[in-house]
Amino acid sequence: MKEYQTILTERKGKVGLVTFNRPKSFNALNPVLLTELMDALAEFDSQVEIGAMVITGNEKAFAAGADITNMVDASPEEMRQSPFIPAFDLIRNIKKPVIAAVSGYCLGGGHELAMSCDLIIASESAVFGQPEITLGVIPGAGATQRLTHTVGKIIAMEMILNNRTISAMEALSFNLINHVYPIEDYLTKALTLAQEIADRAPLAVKAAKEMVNQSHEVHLTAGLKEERNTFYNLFSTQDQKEGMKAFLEKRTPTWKGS
Ligand code: DAK
Repeated sequence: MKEYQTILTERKGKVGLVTFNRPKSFNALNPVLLTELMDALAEFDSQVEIGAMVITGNEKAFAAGADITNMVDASPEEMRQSPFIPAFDLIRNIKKPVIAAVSGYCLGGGHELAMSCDLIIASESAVFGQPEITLGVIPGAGATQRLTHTVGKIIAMEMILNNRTISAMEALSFNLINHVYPIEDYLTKALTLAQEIADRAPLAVKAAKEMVNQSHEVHLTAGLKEERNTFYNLFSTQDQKEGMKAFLEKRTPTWKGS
């Protein structure tokens, strides 16, 4: 992998791990970090040996939002040119599952980044929030929509209108995250989950990710039609034959990704 300035990357078995590395600013997301993140995820997505990815920060902060120093004097046009939205669109378009492993502050654009991942594992110290209102703006990278779809209108309103932060256990009860673990375990648990998914039939995993994402984006009738077509198409893969034969022969399947 390449050398980056603001992130660290590592391969752990079949999992690509990206760690934000701006600890002095609580991993505030600046243009360099977002560009490097896009590059690293695209690289992992293209590697056949990798089946899933994990994005993480450190114990104190996943990311405390976009870097305010880069935005304070910006014009609307300059904000339109920012790599924020391309980065988020890229995560949506990454074919393999991406897990956010969150500890400490997960705020503003950091929270929106976590919500654009496919699964979220948190430590007990994680704090989720959308503090943009305190800066005189609103969320701009998905929270008014994704957060509201997930937690419902009244909780989203309180978080977005009045900077209500929520703890890891609250986030779990609001279906915002998958699991909460002690701080010493959350990253290992996220990597284990990623490895388990990476060991599954690769084409079916990608198809499943795409279909679940579409459920938030297209009308139900169109989504059901697309799901059925994708299901039928998987019967043209060797992995479908192998998976079903292995079940009947009471053995573990060997996936080919074809
Ligand atoms: N940006 C820049 N620096 C930050 C930062 C941030 N978001 N968060 C923390 N820091 C820096 C602090 O300035 C401080 O720097 P020094 O003074 O040491 O140089 C250092 O990190 C430590 O922070 P504190 O001294 O404040 O530490 P505390 O423990 O007291 O507080 C905190 C931690 C995370 C609660 C606090 O730092 C905080 O409230 N941070 C700001 C959180 C925030 O408002 N986040 C939302 C940012 S707005 C876009 C779409 C979306 C967005 C952008 C563009 N487009 C469509 C283009 C997203 C916008 C946002 O996320």
